[in-house]
Amino acid sequence: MAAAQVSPPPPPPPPPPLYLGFDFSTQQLKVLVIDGNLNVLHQDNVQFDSELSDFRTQGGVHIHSDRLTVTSPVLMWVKALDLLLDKMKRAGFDFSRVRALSGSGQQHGSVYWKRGASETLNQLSPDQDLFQQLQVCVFSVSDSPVWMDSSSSQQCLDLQAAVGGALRLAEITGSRAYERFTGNQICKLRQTRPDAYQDTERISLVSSFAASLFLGDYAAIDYSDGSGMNLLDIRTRSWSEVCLKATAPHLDQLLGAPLPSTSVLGPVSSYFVHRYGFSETCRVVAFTGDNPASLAGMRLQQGDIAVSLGTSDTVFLWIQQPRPALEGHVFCNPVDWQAYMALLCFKNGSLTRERIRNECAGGSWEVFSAALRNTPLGNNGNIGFYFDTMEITPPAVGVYRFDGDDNEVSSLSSQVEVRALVEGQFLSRRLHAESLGYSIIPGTRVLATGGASCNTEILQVLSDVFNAPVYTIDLSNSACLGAAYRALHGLVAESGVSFFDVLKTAPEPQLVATPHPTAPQVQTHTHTGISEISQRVKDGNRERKEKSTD
Ligand code: XUL
Repeated sequence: MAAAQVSPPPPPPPPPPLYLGFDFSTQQLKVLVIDGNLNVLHQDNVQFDSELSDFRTQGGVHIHSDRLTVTSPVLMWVKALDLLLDKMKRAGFDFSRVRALSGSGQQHGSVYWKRGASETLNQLSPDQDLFQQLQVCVFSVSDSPVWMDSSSSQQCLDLQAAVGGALRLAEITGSRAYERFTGNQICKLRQTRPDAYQDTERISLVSSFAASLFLGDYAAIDYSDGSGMNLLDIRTRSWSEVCLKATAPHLDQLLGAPLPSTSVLGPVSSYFVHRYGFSETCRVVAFTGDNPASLAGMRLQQGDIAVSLGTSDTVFLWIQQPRPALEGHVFCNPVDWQAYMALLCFKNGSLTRERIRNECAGGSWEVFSAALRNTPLGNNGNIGFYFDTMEITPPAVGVYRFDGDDNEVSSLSSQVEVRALVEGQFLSRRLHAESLGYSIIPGTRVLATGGASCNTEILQVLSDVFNAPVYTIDLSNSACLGAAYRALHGLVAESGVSFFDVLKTAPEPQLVATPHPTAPQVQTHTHTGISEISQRVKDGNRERKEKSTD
């Protein structure tokens, strides 16, 4: 009897696809892997100072002898990518499962590709690592200026003068002129190193430079990171003629056209297919700045505000209608091209809270928290602004205390002073956010992160001041996570699927405080008062500055 024919078992289903997010930050290169269900499956990193010690960086940078110029070796970033991918390969990571990748980079830093570099980039051989192939004749400037650089003050003044003032520049580009912003760095390079500048065929941001490595071709600058250059018109999302003209002739040719942050730039280059086993269908989604990527990683939505309570306090905002100002930055939004985001940096954060804790609460967070519990919301009108070091937002220094009648006073009782500090800090965060166009809407959430976000009394004040619930969130990997989320979203963005539809199942932040019912009344009163007081603080500082320069 003939044996019954047994059909072979069906082939196993292909393993589920993966999405990679890279973060080229100041001190390290990180990678994070998610699957389609948003589970984080793998993370790894390369620390620049310790793992690439040949480059002799401290904190990932070189601080030059003028103390103002701060750069990072561009080849260190290249070598870090070799090392990171080799680590993943050794750990058995299956690159063929990666359907899309994206990334972020420290904002504002710039990379200068030498004439002819695009050919090298197009023809990388899988037999050698990137560092071996890019180390000669590929970069016209080996030391890339980074965000910590503050050596371009003159170029900032010139740019503002050329466009009609600081506020006009902010209205066009989202920020007044800042030394670290790329346009001013490019202008300085053109003036101080004309040969290197002449030899440049393309200028990338750190983010678009990293994307170019994966693409094997020059990657476009995305709208969101492009907003940190003092060159992009944030409303038309094209290079601003007047800013380009004031910075360098024909600069648009060196920058290439900017693209939406959700764009698919193309497939990963054949170098990665042959060297690491990436699939030819793996897509590279535009890379963006680390702050925009963090906004994506937090899944910040319209009305939300994220407050990072660290050494300095950083505030991220989702903004629908921007009103750029002299303080803070407005960037194009990385996940919704019709929206904006803003970034505010407050230098006097945790260190000031610690000083007041030491002086008014005997060095104990317990006693500090008890002071907040024992004093009423609104602090009977007592308020303080504590700028122990020169503040960024607003540019002011000194300590200013006001009593319930808005009179400046030299001291407050210990418990009152604790509340005066915390309410003063958060009211100032809110005030500056609102002056950039932020508005609290029904459903607004405050997402708190950083060291002080484990203190429930501080978070209660935050909730009362914003009259919104406060949630805590871990931000340590938010840029990388945001990059992986953006890789996933990039594949469907063009067909109109929103970022939030793709990320519905992502873990939710945890609710930790809800506003007290009387918060709105207290705030209306304090809010009006604080605007006036804060103006007085600014005026006082200006007068003092003028006197000292007389
Ligand atoms: C933002 C800024 C920094 C860098 C840090 O304007 O300069 O946050 O992006 O990586």
